[in-house]
Amino acid sequence: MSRASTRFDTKKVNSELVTLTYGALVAQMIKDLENTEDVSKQLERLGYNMGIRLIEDFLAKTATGRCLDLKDTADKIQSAFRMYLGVQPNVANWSAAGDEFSFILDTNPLTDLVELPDELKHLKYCNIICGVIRGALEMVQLDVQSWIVQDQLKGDQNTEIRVKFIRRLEDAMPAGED
Ligand code: MYR
Repeated sequence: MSRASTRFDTKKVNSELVTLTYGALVAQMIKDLENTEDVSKQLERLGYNMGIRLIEDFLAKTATGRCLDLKDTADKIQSAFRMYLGVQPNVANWSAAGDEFSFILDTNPLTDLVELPDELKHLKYCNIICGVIRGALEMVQLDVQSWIVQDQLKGDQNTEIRVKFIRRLEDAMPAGED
């Protein structure tokens, strides 16, 4: 066997591992919770818990400063997609008020090779990403909502994740200093 044919594409192997691991996690949740809506909520919550930790890693690795505005925040999340999921979504569909925007993904490593059976057609399979965004931004004092607008698993051409700025949070006061 030639050397070339035994060489692994590490990026592809990693991304397949992510796809399979995430698929197994969702399958287990479906077994445990039975209700599709609860699974979607749980995925968002799991993502939130990841996000509140991941932000530290992101800030350390990128030595990034405070965001100037929501546009800057969108760009930083876009680079986080590249770092953690290996994909570069487009930032698009800004609201007229400039408080909402979308990430459009034409490929999504979480959903590669995934097909949802009819009984799971309401499952928000990628809700974990919405949770990560919400959790990470909460740690930099941004209260946002995030949800899935388009879903390739439901036959849409892209995956579209919407982010809406709600309010800037006050820095938490140390206990006893209010
Ligand atoms: C600041 O204003 O203090 C900096 C804000 C940086 C925001 C970076 C958010 C990272 C979100 C990670 C999403 C990962 C999705 C796969």
